[in-house]
Amino acid sequence: MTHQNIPFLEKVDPQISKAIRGEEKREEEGLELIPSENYVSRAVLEANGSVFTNKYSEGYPGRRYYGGQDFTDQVERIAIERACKLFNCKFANVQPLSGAPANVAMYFALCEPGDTILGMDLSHGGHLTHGHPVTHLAKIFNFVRYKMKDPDTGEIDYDQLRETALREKPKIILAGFSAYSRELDYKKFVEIAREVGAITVADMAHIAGLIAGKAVRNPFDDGFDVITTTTHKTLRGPRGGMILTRESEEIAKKINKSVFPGFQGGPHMASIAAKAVAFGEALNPGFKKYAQQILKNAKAMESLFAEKKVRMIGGGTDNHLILADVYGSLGITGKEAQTVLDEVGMTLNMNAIADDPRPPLDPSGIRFGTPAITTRGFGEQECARVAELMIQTMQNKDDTSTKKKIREEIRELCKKFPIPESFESV
Ligand code: DSN
Repeated sequence: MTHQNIPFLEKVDPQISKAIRGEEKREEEGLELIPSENYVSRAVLEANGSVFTNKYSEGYPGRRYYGGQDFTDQVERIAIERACKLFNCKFANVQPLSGAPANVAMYFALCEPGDTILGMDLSHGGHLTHGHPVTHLAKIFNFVRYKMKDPDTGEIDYDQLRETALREKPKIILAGFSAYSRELDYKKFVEIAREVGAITVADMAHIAGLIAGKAVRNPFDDGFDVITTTTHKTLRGPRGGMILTRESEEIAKKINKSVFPGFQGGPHMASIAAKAVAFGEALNPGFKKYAQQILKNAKAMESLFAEKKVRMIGGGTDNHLILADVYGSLGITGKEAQTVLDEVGMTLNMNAIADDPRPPLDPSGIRFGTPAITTRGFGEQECARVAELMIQTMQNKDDTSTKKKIREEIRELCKKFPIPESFESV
C-alpha cells in the first residue's frame, strides 16, 4: 500500500499526520486478526474523506429539511439501491452512524418502553446492545436471553429459546452475535417467532460481507423481517451502520422515523457515499470469492487449533471467527495472549468464553478471524502458518528470541502480501 496522500494535513497538523503515518505502518507491518476489522479500498477512503462531510441533510432523499441536496440525494439513493440488491430486500436505511445506533433505532421503531426482547446472552456470543445490563437500553426494555445448549458444539438451545418466547411473549426475537462461530438456524427462529407473534431481527454486523458474498445463509431467505448491521466488518466498507427491511413497508416506515427524527440528527453523508462505493464493490463477482476464502481460511486455522488441542468454543467455526479458550488449553490468560501476540505483530482481542470463570478484563479466551488477512490475499496455507505462529507465541510468551523470530516472519509475510488499494471496479 502506498502512503495516503495528505499534503495539507502534513503542513497544517504534523501531530495528526504523524499518527496517521504510524497507523499506516502498523497496519502494513502487522497482521490484523480482529474479526470485526478489515481494510477498505482507496475508493472507499476517498469517498469517506470527501466534501460530503460539509453537508447537513436531515430527512431522506427528496424530503430534506435543508437546501442544496442534489448530490446527497444521488448518493443516498445509490447506497439504498445497492444495499437492497446486495441483501435481497425491499427497503434500506443507510443513515445509522454505526451498529449500536442502528440497534437502538430498530428497538425504538418496533417496541414501546417496557416491551420484551429475546436475544443471545452476551456471555454466549451476543452483543452488549442485545440487552446487557450495563447498557441504557436495559433500563428501557425488558431483555430476556437464550444461550448455547453446549459451548463445545455451539448449538443454540432452541428448546429453551422457544420456552422463553412462549413464556415472555417478546416483541422481537433477535438473532445475531459478535463472538459466536456457528451458523444459526434462522428457520427455527422464524417458526418460534410466528408462534408468539414476534418480529424477527438479525444483527448480522459480523457476517454481512459473508451474506453479501453468499458464503453463508441470508436470514431474509428464511423469512426474517429486519436486519441490522455495521458496514465496516466483513462487508469492507466505512465505519457505519444500516437497517434493512425485507418487505414490510409499515416496518420500513417505522424504522425511517425512528432513525430520523427519532434518534439521530444529520446523517454523515461522506460515510453514506463511502457505503455506496463499498456496496458497489461487494456487488462485483470477485467479492464472492473473497467471502468464500474467508471461510476456507478460518477452517484452516480451526484445523491447526484442533490439531494442537486448543479448545474452541462451539467446537470450531462456520464463519470468519474463532473463539479459543487459551486459558483452559495453554494456561495463558486472554489478556496476556492479546499482549504477547500484539508484540509479535498479530492483533486480536481477548474475549470472555461461555460461562467464563475469569473476569471480563482478563478473560479465558481470545477472539480472532480471517477477514482482513483474506483481503490481504492470504490463502489456507498462510492462515495455517499464522495459527501455528499464534500458538507458538502463546507457548513461548517469555522467550524473547523465539518472539523475535516470529516477529520477523510476520513482517516478511506482510511484505509478501501488501494491503491492496483496490478491488474490482463497480
Ligand atoms: N466491537 C465490535 C466487535 O468487535 O465485534 C462489535 O461491536
